[in-house]
Amino acid sequence: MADTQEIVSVLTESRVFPPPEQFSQRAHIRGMQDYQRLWDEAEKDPQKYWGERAREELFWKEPFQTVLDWKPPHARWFVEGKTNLTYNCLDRHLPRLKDKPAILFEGEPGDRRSITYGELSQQVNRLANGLKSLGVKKGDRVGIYLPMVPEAAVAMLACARLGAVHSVVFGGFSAEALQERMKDAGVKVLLTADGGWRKGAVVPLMKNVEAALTHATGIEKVVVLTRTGDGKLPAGPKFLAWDALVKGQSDTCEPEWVESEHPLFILYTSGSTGKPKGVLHSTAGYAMMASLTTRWVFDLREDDVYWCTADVGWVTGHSYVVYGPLMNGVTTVLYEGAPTQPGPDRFWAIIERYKVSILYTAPTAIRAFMRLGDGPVKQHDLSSLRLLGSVGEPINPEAWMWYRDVIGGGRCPVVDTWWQTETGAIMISPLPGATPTKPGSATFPLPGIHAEILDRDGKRVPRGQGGLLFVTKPWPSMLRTVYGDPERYVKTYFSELPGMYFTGDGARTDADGYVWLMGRVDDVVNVAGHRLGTAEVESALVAHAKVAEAAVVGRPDDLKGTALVAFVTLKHGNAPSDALKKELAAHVAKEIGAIARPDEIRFAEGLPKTRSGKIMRRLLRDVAAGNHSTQDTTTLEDLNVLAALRQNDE
Ligand code: 6R9
Repeated sequence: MADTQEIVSVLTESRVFPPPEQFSQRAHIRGMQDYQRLWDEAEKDPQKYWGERAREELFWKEPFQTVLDWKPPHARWFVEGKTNLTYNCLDRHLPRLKDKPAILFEGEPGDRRSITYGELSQQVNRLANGLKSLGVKKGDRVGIYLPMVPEAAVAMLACARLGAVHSVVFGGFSAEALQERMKDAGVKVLLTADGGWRKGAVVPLMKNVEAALTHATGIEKVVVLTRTGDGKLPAGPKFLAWDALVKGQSDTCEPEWVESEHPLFILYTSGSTGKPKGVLHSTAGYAMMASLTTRWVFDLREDDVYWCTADVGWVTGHSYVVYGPLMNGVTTVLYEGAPTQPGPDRFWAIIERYKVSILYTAPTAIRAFMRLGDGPVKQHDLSSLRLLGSVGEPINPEAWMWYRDVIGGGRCPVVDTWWQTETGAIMISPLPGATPTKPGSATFPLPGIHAEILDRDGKRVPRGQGGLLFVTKPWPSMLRTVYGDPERYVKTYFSELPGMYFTGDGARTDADGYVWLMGRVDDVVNVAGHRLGTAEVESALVAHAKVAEAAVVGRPDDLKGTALVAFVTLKHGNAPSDALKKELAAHVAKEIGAIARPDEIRFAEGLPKTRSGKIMRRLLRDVAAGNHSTQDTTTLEDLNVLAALRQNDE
């Protein structure tokens, strides 16, 4: 949720930055007339438009005949076609790009590797053959729990080569979170590492895996990469060294030609209930849009050195660290560690060292750098940059301006890209050679994307007013289902207005039709660009022996965008204390991961509830933010509870 001040500043934002003339002249999409032409084409004949894009973007082993089969809310795209995503990322660029760096890697301790397209292809094929030797076949699920090292990309590509479905779990997630996801996905083989480097310390991935394996997961084999330790494996027949698995494997492996709709990956994301959803994406539609949007939105050219700072554990890492850039044959930078390790200038040193031309990062990082001042930036030559991107949460105009002026030297267009795990690819964004930008606005939907702001009855809200963001027509990279729970797919995404995809975000347009995202309208919060369900944190808290009830809400935070505030009532016989606050915070970190640790815990005698017993989170949001509630309290069961919560505030 944006705070009031921010909304005011966004509403009065009037600065407009047209694309720099020189940038436009060379861009893939030049000027708003180009954008409008594509938009009109897509509008006139969507099937023709998307069909052409799919033929241009991908190599097809067998062509498709049907562009779209839409039985709301289920879509099948490019139906009869067959392709392979790894072939599209690697083989089709060989031999031309054989010696070109595909990945430039830098580990947190400073180790570096440059991996060419030729080498990457060999590594992928060897691992694919290794996985085959473990019995992995088309359709099997493979878990990936790795640090941001090149092997994470190799693992994803090896799965896609075999038609195996990968499910990456962010390395910052706990043993419990890992176990839950692996079990839900029915993972057969898990690819992991002994550890990874973060803030000068080791993230104990292997320890977490071992803890996860003490519960039922169904995992048959665990393949362990040596990254931080001495290569010693845990005892038992389940564990296998990565090196041993790939050693002696052939570096050719025939790609499995899969149907367009063959599942590509499952990625867990937070929703408004306690259980994370396994968002399932299929192959061709996803691949086509990842490829197309990377080229259009970042205006890619082959000599670009492109750096998206996301972790592969998030969807941004899937679409814009691995698949999008590799399909386009550019060089993608991978950095393992924390942005300020060992010093506040690490990002800028990386940009200077590799002559990064495109940087794609998150507002929370930009705000953190802003706090550190311009000094660390000025120590480095950032003149290689030509384009800047932002993703993950609304970017406040102040951070946008700092990004543009200080990082981009005032010459680089800024693209604020709105999308979600579920959308697979960027949906609303400027096209840098075409769209005049406004600080804080994601501007317009891409051609063919029907992102619309509606009220609860499905009526379009007038310009200047807020409403709910829907996507009213299917698009190729839309999620296909919630893995193992098809009803939840319909209920979560297509029930607000039948047949139309509900994003969970609020938005408005301004007088010029620009889209401004206003944050989540459900019980999902965005903490430092990480998406969390408040219900997940609540269920972690109530799992603690001393907790009776918990309600978790977001509070606006200058740095993280949103901070987590937990209201907790204790079971009889337990007294509130600072030590208990610490214990509860640590408990949440253990259950979910450090990203879910509440920023503030408040003990309460009771929580405000409706007569039907629902916790009134919107009231708690006001209390957490220190606002005097103007909200309707007529259904509040016990007004004294609210008064007591407020008192605790003082
Ligand atoms: C790609 C990604 C999705 C949620 C989304 C929205 C927020 C993402 C944004 C943005 C405003 C942007 N979000 N990009 N809000 N402006 N440019 O982040 O996916 O982790 O699934 O999060 O993030 O609230 O609904 P995911």
